[in-house]
Amino acid sequence: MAAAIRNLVDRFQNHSETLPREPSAGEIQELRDKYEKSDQSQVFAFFDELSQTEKTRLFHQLSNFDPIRINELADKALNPPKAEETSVSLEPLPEVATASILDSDPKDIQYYYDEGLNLVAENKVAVVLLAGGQGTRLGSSQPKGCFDIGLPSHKSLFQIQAERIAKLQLLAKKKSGKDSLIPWYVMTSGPTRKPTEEYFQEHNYFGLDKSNVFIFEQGVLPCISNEGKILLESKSKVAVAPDGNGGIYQALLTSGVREDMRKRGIKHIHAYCVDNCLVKVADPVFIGFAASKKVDIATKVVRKRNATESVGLILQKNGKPDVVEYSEIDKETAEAKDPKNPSLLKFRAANIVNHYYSFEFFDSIETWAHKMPHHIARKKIPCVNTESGEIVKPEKPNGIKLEQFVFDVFPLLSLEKFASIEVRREDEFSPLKNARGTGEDDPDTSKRDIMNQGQRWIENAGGVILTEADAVGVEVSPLISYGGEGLEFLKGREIKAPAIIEKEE
Ligand code: UD2
Repeated sequence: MAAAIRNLVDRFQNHSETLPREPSAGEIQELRDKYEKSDQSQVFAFFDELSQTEKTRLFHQLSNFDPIRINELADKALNPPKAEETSVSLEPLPEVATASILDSDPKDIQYYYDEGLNLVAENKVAVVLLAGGQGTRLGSSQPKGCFDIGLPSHKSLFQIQAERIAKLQLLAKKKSGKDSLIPWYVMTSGPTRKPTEEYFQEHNYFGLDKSNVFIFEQGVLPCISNEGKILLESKSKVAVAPDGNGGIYQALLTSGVREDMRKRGIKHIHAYCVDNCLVKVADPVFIGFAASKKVDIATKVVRKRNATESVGLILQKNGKPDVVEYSEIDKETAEAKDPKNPSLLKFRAANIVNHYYSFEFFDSIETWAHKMPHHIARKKIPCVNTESGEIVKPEKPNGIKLEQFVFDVFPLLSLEKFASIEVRREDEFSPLKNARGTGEDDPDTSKRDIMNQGQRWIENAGGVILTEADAVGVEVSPLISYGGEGLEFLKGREIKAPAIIEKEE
């Protein structure tokens, strides 16, 4: 009787999410045998004492994982091949795979821009936003895209990016006379999905047509103990974590996003990092550059600030394009100087999570997504001691989270099908990584960089900005200008900083 009442209470408490189908005794036994065979039976340690609802939820959660594959990943992560066993030759990318906006002929840049805007006008361009990160360093409980960096308009990162899409659609329409749509695929993770969806709904998709905004979720992987055991978060739940921004590829399949792209006739995709307030969403120059080079992947890079900046490095490893992440680079490589110019770092092409993909490349995901490597992050993971049943809140890292990196697909390509293009940091990269007051990559540096950019745009258009002490900068709404164009109406005007331009008058 007590169990029946507990079941009833439990159903009531858990009514918020739909309860998946109740498994049969045979299915449960089959799953237990599978985990038993993989020496991961500890996940069933408390199964018999759980309520029916808890049993059903745990059964479905465990059915989503393959314990054999988890053991393989855990073994590779915990017992990596010795460094000397893997000979690695690292070199900067060769000329054939690199370009630079900084020293490109303005005619070429105009050509790429026109090409890219035509592709937008033909509805061939889509945008994928990587927004599954949990922004722990920033210290905000909200998804990073919701963050208000303190602009005069108080627009969030999501809103700024949405308005850049809206403006680009208008620019394409002006050029081609046709209504152009840029579908926006927003990848979230377990923790960011609901708050992101609610935020978009509350803000009415920032004026975009919601039938072109597609919020989907990346996968999760179990957290693993230092001994290779799957950890339980509670007696009825496996401890899990998002599978990294490299989870995008599998998620494009499982969410139906790739099929939606195919249905829409998408040929070119821009994928970018949510926390970069300067990001040129679906940048026509980038799309036009990559499309004209006929590459499968292109990536934007900026000059690395210094040897210790927390950015991946785009380079060639054993003759293939690759990225060495900041968390995995050795000091010697990070500090190596360019032999031709010792005042420069040898490896200075900093990854900014700003990638182009051909749709054709996305059509090959099934052939390689399951082979992508997993990186490990050693973490303090709250879990249940499966012997005593007590909750453990570890003081030091007691396990690992496995994650895939979005750029780990680069080595699949020959250098001919890959391109990197260097862009100006002040125009294209100002990441929001740290809490206010850090002084670098924080809300104040994001706000500063947007305001300074707006001031440069207006001065280039012949406007005069009156500044006083630290009252500098002008916020130019993306709905007025996508990349500094269309500001002629401000020629000869005096504007007292700080200011905001959100009307064409
Ligand atoms: C990322 C890059 C690093 C450098 C730096 C620049 C990777 C793996 N590393 O490092 O090379 O370019 O940014 O700012 O790209 N995300 C997800 N799901 C996840 C984890 C992250 O969608 O499970 C998203 C996250 O929302 C963000 C982007 O991926 O948009 C980068 O994530 P991050 O900010 O945690 O990466 P970071 O700064 O360690």
